[in-house]
Amino acid sequence: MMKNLFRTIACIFFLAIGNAQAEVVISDAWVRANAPGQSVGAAYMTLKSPQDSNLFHVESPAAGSVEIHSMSVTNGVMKMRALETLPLQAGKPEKLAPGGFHLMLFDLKKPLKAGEQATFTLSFKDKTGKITHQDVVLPIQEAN
Ligand SMILES: [Cu+2]
Repeated sequence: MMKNLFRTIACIFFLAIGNAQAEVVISDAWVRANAPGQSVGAAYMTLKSPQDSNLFHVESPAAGSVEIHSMSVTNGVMKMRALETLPLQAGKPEKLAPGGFHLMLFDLKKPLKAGEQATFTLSFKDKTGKITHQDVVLPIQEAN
């Protein structure tokens, strides 16, 4: 009897943890290598969340601050804008890529060199307000 109860509790606990680990799938992630003299950087990736969510904060030990940016071209003028949050629809890949959404790195701690790596912590908030953090290690590479 007691044993069964423990099993049930263990199972519920396991499921609860399993649920919390319904992570955002991060693919095609990379950091653009700096050109000499560049003081800012950019990182790109595709985010696919299993549920509706928002990317609302990004940190990296490689940079003093990281902002979520959108990019658009209006009448031939390129404009970047900092976003409070990047909404993610359940199951729909959101692409951060050159010419569009990107992560902008300010106050770099050292130059972003091709062949090295940079770690990022992404913070997501779902509809219920629950916050999860995910660490990713991105390769630094030249734009191709
Ligand atoms: Cu930007």
